Amino acid sequence: MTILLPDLPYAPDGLAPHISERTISFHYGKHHASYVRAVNNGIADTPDEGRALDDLVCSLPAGGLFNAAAQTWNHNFYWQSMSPGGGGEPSGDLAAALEASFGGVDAFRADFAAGAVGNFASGWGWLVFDAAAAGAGSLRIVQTDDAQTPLTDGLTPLLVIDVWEHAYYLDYQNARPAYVDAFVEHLINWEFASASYSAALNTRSG
Ligand code: MN3
Repeated sequence: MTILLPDLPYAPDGLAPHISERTISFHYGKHHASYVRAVNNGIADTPDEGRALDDLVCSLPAGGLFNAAAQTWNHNFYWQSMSPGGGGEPSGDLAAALEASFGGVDAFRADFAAGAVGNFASGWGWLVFDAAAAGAGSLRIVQTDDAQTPLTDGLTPLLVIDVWEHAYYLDYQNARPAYVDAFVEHLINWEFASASYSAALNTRSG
């Protein structure tokens, strides 16, 4: 089995004007694709060939192959975290959990944006579900550096924003806060986050 570069869930210009087709062409077509190639090159003719991507991420030792696998997984998740016509308001169980954990959706948006803007690294800003925590502690905002991912801490990602400069420099140059605001206000795919949350709740209760 080969690790595949998933199709984008929308047209390359589907996130414009917030993220341009030009950014997507480099970010998906060059950066993401090169991580996928690096994973496949690294596992070829080894015992890791044929293993699922999330298994690789959770078991590889620190190093270049882990970085390629985790960056592949993180980017797969990033594209799904956004949608054309995204933003707006979550509903159902996820909205209730955001209320319990952050005091409301507006407070979540503010905390999520502040975390992503404040991440000093080339890294990632996450909303995660911690199945081991109860009630108000179950949803958390987490920052990771480089290729690090909450998967390796047993947390369930619900949303992610890429804050490596390649994610926004062509469109926003150094203005990371403007990119983060656009993500939070116009791009978040709440249906995807809700589906991930529901699946995690079902896994816990099952
Ligand atoms: Mn990236």
